[in-house]
Amino acid sequence: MISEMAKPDIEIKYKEIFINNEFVPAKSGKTFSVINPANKQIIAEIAEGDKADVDAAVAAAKKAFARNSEWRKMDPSGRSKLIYKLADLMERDQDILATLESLEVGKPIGDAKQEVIGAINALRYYGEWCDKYSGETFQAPGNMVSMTRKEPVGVVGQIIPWNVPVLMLTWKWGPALAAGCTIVLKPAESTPLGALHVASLVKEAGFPPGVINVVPGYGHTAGAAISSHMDVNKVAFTGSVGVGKKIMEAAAASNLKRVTLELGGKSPLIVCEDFDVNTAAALCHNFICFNSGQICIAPSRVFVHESIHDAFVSKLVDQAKARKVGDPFESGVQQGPQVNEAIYKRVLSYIEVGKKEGAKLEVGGNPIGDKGYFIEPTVFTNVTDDMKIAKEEIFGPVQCVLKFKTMEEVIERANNTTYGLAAGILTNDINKAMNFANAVEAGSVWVNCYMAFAASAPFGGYKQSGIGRENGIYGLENYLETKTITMNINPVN
Ligand code: TXE
Repeated sequence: MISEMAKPDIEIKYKEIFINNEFVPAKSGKTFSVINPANKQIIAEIAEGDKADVDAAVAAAKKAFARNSEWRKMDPSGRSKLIYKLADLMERDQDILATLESLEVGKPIGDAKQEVIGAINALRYYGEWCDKYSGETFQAPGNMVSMTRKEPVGVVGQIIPWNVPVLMLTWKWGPALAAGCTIVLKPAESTPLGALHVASLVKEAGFPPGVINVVPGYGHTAGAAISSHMDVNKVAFTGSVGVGKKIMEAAAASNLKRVTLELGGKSPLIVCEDFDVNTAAALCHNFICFNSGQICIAPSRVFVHESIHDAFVSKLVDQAKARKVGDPFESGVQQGPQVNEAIYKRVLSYIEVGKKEGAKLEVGGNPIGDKGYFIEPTVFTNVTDDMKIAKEEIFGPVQCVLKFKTMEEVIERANNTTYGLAAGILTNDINKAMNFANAVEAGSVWVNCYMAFAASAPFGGYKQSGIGRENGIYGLENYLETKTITMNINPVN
């Protein structure tokens, strides 16, 4: 049961819009409430940015990007230093950031700490890239020589979600800053606190005014203003497929800004008969319930070989029953609430759909108490490919277990989805592993592990899971234009 929530001792210092290295109120004077999902209480009232504030932020970013500005004239090594300095300040404030993250998202404090460390590492990774990319030279006809130069794309808009907000922020800022772009970021309306704290560090790190701007606000106002802005040269988005499509439409209808999207998933994880059932069940359980199931790469379709299905399900049910759900600040808690009421209701409605569709509810399926947005770890079996719960992203601690007989069949079924973000296979047979890895239509494939990341390895989706890749040089290229310069060299003598 959920007891009285522990109250972390933290003052929310930054509640306004960050433009030109200053915190300012919304031009409309409006604010919105950030709610603690663990107890439904208001954590803070935050300035509600909308189109007018986005216009001001974009103007600041445009000025900071102007030819001959301090930022444009800065050596790559100078950009590098600033990125490292920001990472150092985040490290200094890592406990504050983790506490804010845990408060506003509802994730266990230990998970929040890990996320903040990952976010700092991602930023540092791109600090190293500032002077490591280059153009090429080409043979051209006659006395001509052609060469390419990599240039920053300009002012970039970044719209991020609420599930891993600090990590998403550095995944977006790192490559943009390494490329020399200037930034207008909109955090999700449920989770602006971490982003605003990092914004306060931007000034302390010494970034010139206007290089990084943060506008908290709603998607249909502030977010839409970014994606349709004529002076934003690129938009990077992580969130739902529906909003990703709207962003692409807005980009096309305005100035054809470049678009990268990281959207949802319905990722298959294949459990083969040669793999240890206990280990498989623990892995599947942990990764579907991690962050209360609110992870785009969650293994939400587990295909289990029929010969081990029943043993696997029994272990999975044991794991679900043993999971400690509760106060994110209490030690030993593995799962907090869903992030907000809308997501909570959405997950519960999918559970109802699953029951109506005829899937077998093995365990869970209920809300826990009514103090916060807590949901029991849930396992459905007898799930078939045509069910809504097997096709749509639930984004909650709800495992759908499907049976399979042959590798050929399971590859076909794994690919029978509009998504293509991630996939995994648990097997001791290298042929099965590599055949699956080659055949599955997904941007990331994990073999005998899951959700493992390297800052240098690309991440992104096939099909409707997105466009483009983040991390590594792939992530950097999204923020660069390629210019070809061709020169006529006059022969001497
Ligand atoms: O997402 P939204 P929601 C999926 C997941 C979840 C579902 C709904 O399945 O259940 O989406 O979540 C901004 N123009 N993912 O409604 O609305 C919004 O303010 C511009 C997967 O919270 O996509 C926020 O900053 N921006 C995902 C961001 O989009 C707009 C993570 C994400 O919110 C906008 C989150 C608009 N018209 C949800 N409307 C992942 N890939 O990890 C909203 N936004």
